[in-house]
Amino acid sequence: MRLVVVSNRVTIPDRHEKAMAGGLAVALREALEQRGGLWFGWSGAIGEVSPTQVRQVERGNVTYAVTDLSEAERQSYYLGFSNRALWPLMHYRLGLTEFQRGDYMGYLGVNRRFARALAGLIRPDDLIWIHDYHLIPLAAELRRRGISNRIGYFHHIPWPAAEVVGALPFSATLIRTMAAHDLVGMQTEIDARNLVDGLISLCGARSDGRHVRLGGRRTAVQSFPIGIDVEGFRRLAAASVRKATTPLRATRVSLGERKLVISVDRLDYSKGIVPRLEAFGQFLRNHPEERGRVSLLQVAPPSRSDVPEYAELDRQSDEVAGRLNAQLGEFDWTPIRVVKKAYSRKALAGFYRRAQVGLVTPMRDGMNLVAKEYIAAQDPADPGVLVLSRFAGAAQQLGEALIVNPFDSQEVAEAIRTALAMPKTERIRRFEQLYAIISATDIGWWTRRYLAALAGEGATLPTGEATSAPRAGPRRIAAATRRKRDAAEPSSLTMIQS
Ligand code: ADQ
Repeated sequence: MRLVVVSNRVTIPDRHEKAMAGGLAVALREALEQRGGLWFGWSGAIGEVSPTQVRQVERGNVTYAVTDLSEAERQSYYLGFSNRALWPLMHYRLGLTEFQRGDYMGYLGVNRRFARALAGLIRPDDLIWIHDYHLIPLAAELRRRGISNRIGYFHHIPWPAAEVVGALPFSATLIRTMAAHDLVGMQTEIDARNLVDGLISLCGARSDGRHVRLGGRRTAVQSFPIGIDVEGFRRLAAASVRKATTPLRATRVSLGERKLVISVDRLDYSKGIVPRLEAFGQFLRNHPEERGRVSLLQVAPPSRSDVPEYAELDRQSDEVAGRLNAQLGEFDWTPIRVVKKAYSRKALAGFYRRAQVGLVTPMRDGMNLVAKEYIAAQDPADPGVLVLSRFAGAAQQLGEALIVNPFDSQEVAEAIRTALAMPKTERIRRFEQLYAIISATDIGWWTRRYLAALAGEGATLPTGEATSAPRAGPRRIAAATRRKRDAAEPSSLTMIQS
């Protein structure tokens, strides 16, 4: 069975690209290479497009089929409906949700155009796997064109309660198209339940809990918490200690013996960057003895700068960091550093390993891969502590982190303090449990499990299975972490949906 992956953005790999480790894009590429297949989506370019214009590039047994968007399509489908309506809505930010009928029409139009182009490329027994909120109605459009293949969808971001979804005009029409899939994957059981409830209350679907029946179709809805390449990341982090990257060396020089708290996010309001900076300031005010002894490094490369809310966030984070540094800093100590650059995987792994605390406090997040990367990068003999928002999907799996409510700056401030003061035995105990979970549910597990379920290989598992992982004992982890292998340099993760 050939695999067909569809995502908003498609990056065609360089012909001479070395084998890479890590990342969702890489995992999908591997799945495609195993079965042979097709990856379809937007090239990332803007052009004067005719509706069926598709460029095809062969790389081994995988065909990359891409189409450009017109400027009008980019405005309505991508910046408008996807990023100014669906993104804030799905992250429970109704106040930021901007609905324009023209944008919605553009969104439907691009999905229709993609379906028309893709339908001509599909073979009868292909498995089709669609990714993310840009492409919700694509399967329904494919069905209208007579495509009867098995079609799956994975939603990378949260799916909110029906009351929230219902605020979107035309929400019932839009979300009923979810029933055109054979399998819908969500990050958490909460998201899966929210979707089923929404289909029942907004669209009149019937459900037995694991399946939804609507319009004569039966759709399985399940959680598949996404993972990372744990082993690849662990090796990178270990190598970063043996052979420090330039940014890590510079961090050592500038921090000296000081402790480090690290946060890494795309500059996005869902990530809670500004409240986090305020909470760090609160921590320093609550515990003046910590001043001069610890700094926060916030790595936050800008994204979607064409959307006004993102430009505003950029300004706000500069302002808050500047104010706190002016109020609390000393001539020889800067409490908060905000850097707006993308770093290599290797440099990031080095930063995580150097940091005593990983501060991951999104206001909402589908999963949050940074939380898992931070765990994977720790030194098992002297690990740091993860402080994690209860509103990140990752919190459903990573209960041994210090779980906080990001809306409560005092709670976050005290968790930072607890993390910094935690005795080594407790840090090791928590780390071992967290590491066991992320390695048992890594990116390979996720891809295999989703594809098995999509192929109908007896794999509609009870939903509970997705969050409980086999526990690896400390000895197994120690053995795994002792193994010496070459540390390959993975390229940075190409987020397929951003
Ligand atoms: P994102 O919102 O992009 O993903 P996240 O899961 O944290 O969020 O992934 C971000 C990735 O980009 C991480 O791998 C991180 O290391 C990398 N990154 C961030 N800043 C970087 C920098 N400065 N330099 C280099 N790399 C950087 C969406 C959803 C998430 C979900 C993922 C996957 O919003 O909830 O976990 O998809 O499904």
